[in-house]
Amino acid sequence: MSRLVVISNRVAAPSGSHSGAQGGLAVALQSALREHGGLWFGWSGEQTETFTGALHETQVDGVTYATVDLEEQDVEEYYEGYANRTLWPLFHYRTDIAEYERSFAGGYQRVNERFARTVAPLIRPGDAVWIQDYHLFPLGAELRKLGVENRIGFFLHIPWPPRRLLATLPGAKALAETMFAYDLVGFQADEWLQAFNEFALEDMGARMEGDMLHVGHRRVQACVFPIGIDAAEFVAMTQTTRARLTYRQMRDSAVGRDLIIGVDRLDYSKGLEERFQGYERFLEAHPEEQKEVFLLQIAPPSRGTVESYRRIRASLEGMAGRINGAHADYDWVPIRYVNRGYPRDVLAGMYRAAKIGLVTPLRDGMNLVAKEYVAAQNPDDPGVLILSRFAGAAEQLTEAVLINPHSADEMGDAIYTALRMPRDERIRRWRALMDVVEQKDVAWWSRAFTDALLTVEVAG
Ligand code: GDG
Repeated sequence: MSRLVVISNRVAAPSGSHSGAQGGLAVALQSALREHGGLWFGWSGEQTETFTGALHETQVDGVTYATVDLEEQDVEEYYEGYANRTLWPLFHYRTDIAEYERSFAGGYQRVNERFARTVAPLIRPGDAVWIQDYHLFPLGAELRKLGVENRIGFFLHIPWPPRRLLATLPGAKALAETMFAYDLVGFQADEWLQAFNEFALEDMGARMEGDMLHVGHRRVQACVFPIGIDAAEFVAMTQTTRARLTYRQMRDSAVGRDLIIGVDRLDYSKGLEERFQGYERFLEAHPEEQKEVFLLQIAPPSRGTVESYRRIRASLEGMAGRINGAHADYDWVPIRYVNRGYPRDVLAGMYRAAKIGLVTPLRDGMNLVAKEYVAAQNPDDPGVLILSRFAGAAEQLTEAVLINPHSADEMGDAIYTALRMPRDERIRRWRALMDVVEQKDVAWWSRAFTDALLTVEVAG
């Protein structure tokens, strides 16, 4: 059986067993690696003055974890620059804040070359290589230049933008061409796959034969593999002591009011400003509901060195303060806005205590919070998921209350409807959602991708 080589920007800490402290993605990739035996390679998170390429290696359960330090300039140009200030905003439709800096593009290319040169000697004949996400688009092409002929797959965790948006990126075609170094590319949702196909067909002169896209001598199979969560683990987590305690504390502190919950990395793609506006619209349209509900928004800060993230943070603090100032009373605050993270079992208890899960990204590759909220519900009295149509998850979670997050009216109405939804309808919708979350879990996702990679027809 082939070994698996996973390459991503960062590598999860090695863990011998299934650990609740880790995200589902890390757990899924580790279990795929344990199954196949293999290697996980990426950046250590450490910075040095000059790049040495020296490997830090550890072995746990037959899996090798190999990381490499990056130079300070690499981190600035590749990670904070091209990945997070150019590609992330552009791929989330924010051309207004995407920064097109030559030095960023240069640093991105340099780090991908450095990754390729460092990892290539570790790849053995017969290994299947699986590259993760937008930090590493050109890595496959760089590996091919070094003579790596193995099966190489790529999975994109974020959206692929519409072709006219992508066209605004200097070097867009060259970036898209690097996708043809892969044998298999995976997207979260059909919308992103279609956008990729359109760019390839319209802007790169690709042709489609069967389910393969051809450009020149290269061909690639592009498919949808919606990522999931470890649903069984999440359900079990709601029964832990800490989750139960959190659940009780939430209920007690709610004093009979209905809790609406939002949980997001503090990121402008998550639609937090629009969420606060929609919630305020609900309060204004239904004054009788004031004091009957409150919104708990958990938003741990991320990417704090990037200016646009500092801006969104300041803006949300201002909005929460203004809305609370306008509507609060001595015994009620409409928004509890919390800028810190919590352990996963605590989150599970909070989700379960919430009557509504409010997930309103303006664009999101998938969105795992929506799936976690569903998995955490009490089957006899589940809450209602309100979900943005612009999350990849909306293609699968069609029994959620789907909304346009740009419309405060629509969001306000959805909150009102959800609070009044009869129990039998809540159960019916939840059951349909839970079927998807359980069947298409993260183990299904990693198996579907690796199976496809091992069986895709390769050229030559
Ligand atoms: C990218 C794509 C895609 C959040 N707050 C806390 C916490 N979280 C956890 C959530 C969830 C994860 O972070 C966030 O995942 P999302 O999928 O919602 O969003 P991104 O971080 O943007 O992820 C996304 C994903 O990759 C996977 O492919 O779905 O579209 O953008 O698991 O629970 N976890 C803990 N404390 C917190 O306070 N422990």
